[in-house]
Amino acid sequence: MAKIIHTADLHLATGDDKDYGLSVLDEIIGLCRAEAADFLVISGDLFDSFADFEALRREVCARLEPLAAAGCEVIYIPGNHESLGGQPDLSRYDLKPLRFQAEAPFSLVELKGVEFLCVPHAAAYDGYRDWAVPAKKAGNVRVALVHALNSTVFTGPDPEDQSRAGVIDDNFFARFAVDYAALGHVHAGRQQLLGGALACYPGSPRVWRAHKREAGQKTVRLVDTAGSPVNIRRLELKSAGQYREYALPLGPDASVPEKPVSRLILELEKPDLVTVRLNGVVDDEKAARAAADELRSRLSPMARRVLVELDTRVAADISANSLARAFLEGMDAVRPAESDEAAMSKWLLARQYGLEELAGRIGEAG
Ligand SMILES: [Mn+2]
Repeated sequence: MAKIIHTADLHLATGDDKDYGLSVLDEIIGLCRAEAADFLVISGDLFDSFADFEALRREVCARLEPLAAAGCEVIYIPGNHESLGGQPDLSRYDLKPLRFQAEAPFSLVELKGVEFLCVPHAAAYDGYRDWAVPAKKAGNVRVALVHALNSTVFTGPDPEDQSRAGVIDDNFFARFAVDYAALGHVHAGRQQLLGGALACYPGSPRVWRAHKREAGQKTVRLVDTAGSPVNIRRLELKSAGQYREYALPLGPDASVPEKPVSRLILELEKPDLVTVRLNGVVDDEKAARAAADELRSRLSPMARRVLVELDTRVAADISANSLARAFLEGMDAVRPAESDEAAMSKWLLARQYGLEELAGRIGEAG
């Protein structure tokens, strides 16, 4: 039996996110120690680009050195990002103490009764039926490291718009008698039985960018190879935070409703990346921008990064228009109590839609 911690898509990068990324790496190293893991498996995109790979690999090796010295083997294949922005021959790099398995199309590493079938990222894997992979030895467990898209485990399109990954067949895993498919590339966690293999995207252990696909709790997988299928468990990463997105209605006078702000504040944690979108029809673009800046300053101490975006239409002097004024007075007359949140959010939306409609008509009339 072996204990494996499986991660992928840490996307370490120089720049503003460097310390954040390294803090998540440190937490993963700490989990390997706490769980007395035999292996740390990194299924690609440890670095965000080839330049980041070049700039940070020595620091990463140094951080992993004590873990390796304590007996936890670190096995790592390149994903599509390790060569992004360059055309490097990654197989020439020695990343000791990591076992950097960059040799194409595959390499097989046998350690402590576990066979690691290491498949560095490729644009396509069509030729795998011709690969001379030795048969699995009796009593061994086989783990495949693959950075690719598998459309059974992840049914969506390639989550990346800029840099797509090769597609791997379901049959790959049965053909090579894989017990656990340690996948990388999809940033949301997913797992599925594929033939005899448990195939798993652990998800990115960090928030990579301000995008809905980055939402949710960040985790790594703890794999215990004793069972069939192997047993896996999620381990949460506290330093990773989450991606959170909110939409708030902005009043025509560029006022931000306090209730939903005070409620979202309760959800924020320091490592989070947060986007707040302010929408509505406003009188004055400057006032809207000032409201956005003020909200950003207020929320910034509570998260790693806060983005406040304006999704507003400007209807100059909308409040001065008699029809708009009558509408706003009418809305104020039926304004629900602040404490009735459900009614309040409906009311804010109704006011916003009404103003958008009016803004369109005022625009036509003008
Ligand atoms: Mn990737």
